[in-house]
Amino acid sequence: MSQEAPEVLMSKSIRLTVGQALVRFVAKQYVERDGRENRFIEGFWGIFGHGNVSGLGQGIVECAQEEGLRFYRPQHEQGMVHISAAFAKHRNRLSTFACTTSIGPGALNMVTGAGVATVNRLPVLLLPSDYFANRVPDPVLQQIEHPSERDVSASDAFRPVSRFFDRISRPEQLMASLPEAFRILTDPAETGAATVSLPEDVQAEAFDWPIEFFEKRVWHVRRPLAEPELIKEVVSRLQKAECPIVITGGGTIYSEAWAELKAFTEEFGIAVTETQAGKGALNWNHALNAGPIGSNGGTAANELATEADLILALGTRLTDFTTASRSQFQNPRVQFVGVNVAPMDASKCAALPVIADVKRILPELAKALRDVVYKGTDDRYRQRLTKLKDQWDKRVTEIRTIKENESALSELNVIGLVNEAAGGKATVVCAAGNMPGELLRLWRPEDPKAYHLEYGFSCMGYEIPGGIGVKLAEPERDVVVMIGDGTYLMMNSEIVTAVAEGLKLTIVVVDNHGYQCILGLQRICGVADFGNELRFRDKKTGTLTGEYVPIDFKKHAEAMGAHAVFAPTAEEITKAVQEAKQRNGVTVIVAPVDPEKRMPGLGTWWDVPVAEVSAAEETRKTRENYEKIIKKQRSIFA
Ligand SMILES: Cc1ncc(C[n+]2csc(CCOP(=O)(O)OP(=O)(O)O)c2C)c(N)n1
Ligand SMILES: [Mg+2]
Repeated sequence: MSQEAPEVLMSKSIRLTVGQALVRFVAKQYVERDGRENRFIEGFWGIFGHGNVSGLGQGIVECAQEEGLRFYRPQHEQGMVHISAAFAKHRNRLSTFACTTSIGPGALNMVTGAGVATVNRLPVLLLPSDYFANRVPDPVLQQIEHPSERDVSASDAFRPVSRFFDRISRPEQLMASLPEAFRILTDPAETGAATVSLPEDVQAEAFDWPIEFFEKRVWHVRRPLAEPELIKEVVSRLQKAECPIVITGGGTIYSEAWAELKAFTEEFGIAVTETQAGKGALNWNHALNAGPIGSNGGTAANELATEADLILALGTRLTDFTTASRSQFQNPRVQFVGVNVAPMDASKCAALPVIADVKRILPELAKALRDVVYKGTDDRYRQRLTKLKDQWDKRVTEIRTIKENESALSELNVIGLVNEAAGGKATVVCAAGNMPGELLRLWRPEDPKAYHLEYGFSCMGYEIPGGIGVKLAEPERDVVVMIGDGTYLMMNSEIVTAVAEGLKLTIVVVDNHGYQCILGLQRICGVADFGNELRFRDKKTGTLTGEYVPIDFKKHAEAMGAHAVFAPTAEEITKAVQEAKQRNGVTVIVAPVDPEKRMPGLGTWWDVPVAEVSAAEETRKTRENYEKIIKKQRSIFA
């Protein structure tokens, strides 16, 4: 008998380094949803160092162009992860980028970006480098030498902020690891940052890879159907409900369910309330759009939510801002129905967890409701909604409008002016400061992809890279980044990247001399103004209470290659935004505003703990009030 293996079982192989194999594998991964197919990873972002220059870097030089994958060079590792996450968000999670860094500081600079991606459920493939797997040159430059755990490295910091983590200490591990990373990245319920840490020696090592590893693979992006028993239960709950509302979250947008949302709510006359990730799914002036809900919510949505007896939560994480730290829902009989692809989100607030895709469930649910001849909400409900919405829309217009005889602008005015000049189809991008709450209330998007807020991590610094990500995802779209002065000072350098890439981008810097939203919060918590404004150190007191530190943002932006405009008046802001629309390249518009012209109180609340003991009378009084308010919180729903 022959000892030779039968020929059919012998796979052909190709000898490549780990870096080269990784590029070739990534190029062959596709996604498909609703019969539409596209490549999942659009290209590589990277900053090189000794950790990746000759390993994955060499692989990118040799293979990426040939495979049709573009390479981009950012100015900061965190920036490139934000760009990738924003790109993925705008593309409804159907494509993203891979990001490569060196070891140590380069790798750690990506950790914050990983947190942003994971919290917001946005896919990014992160490829930090790691110290030598063979340990020979230890300690290599930038190696953290853990005194007792030899296998711990800086890359372990990715574990809590990633949905997938692996370290490749032998080449062939890639064949197990990469498919699993892509399964998670392309699963709407599990997605987030997938981190594959690559020791620098292993990246350059060769292996004989079976050619099947590089065959095209199409990942189906699932749209789960609801269980029929649960649909029945939702129908029965809706039939009993007198004041149902929908909360629409990011899931509605990612599943592209805007037509279904409109049809469903129109058929049954149910009010739609919006979260940061869900705003825009229904046009702002649609009769059923009651506006934003929760801590940053408006009067219409919040009044309905206070009394609601049934909450149909569609694709939302039900964060503290949405639930007003669990104080928003005061009807003792209130019940939640959680429609979500992710079981964790579907079950929040003791909801009936319906694991389903929003686009799929709404027509199904409508049919089941028709079968039982459910007519929807009554006339009283609808009249009330119309009245509340009308009041809220008027209030928004009033808040945005410049008061007569007032010379200094508020940032609320600036938002109104920019929105008017940019139009409702331009995508507005923001993440931190006062503006996310103000935009949620005041911005009027006229397209489901015209409102892009990163409010899962609310990460200062996401804004400019975020704008780049959106622009790369849809080059035809006008993109307007709204950014506070404090955030601009923290991360502005990706302007250079936008200039280098020849991207057309409008960036509005709202200058109110520092971290005014935190100063506002400080006051709400009964703490004296401290450490938030950008002021000189006072020579006499030794504290940061001197004059404002003047920053010439216009000059700063010009130095990076942007066209910059200082626009202190309404007319100048409008003109600058209109001109930016006509101009190619990056335009930075600097709008100085009066820091004390703040959003009027709308009776909303967000739980930020107040000191239980204090020498200050103001803090003690605030604590008393805080103890009253927290009684409204509901840690348990039945
Ligand atoms: C990376 C990061 N650090 C700290 C915070 C906490 N934080 C939220 S907003 C803010 C100040 C933002 O200042 P600016 O951009 O000027 O906006 P403004 O508050 O003035 O509206 C801070 C420190 C954060 N969200 N992200
Ligand atoms: Mg500021």
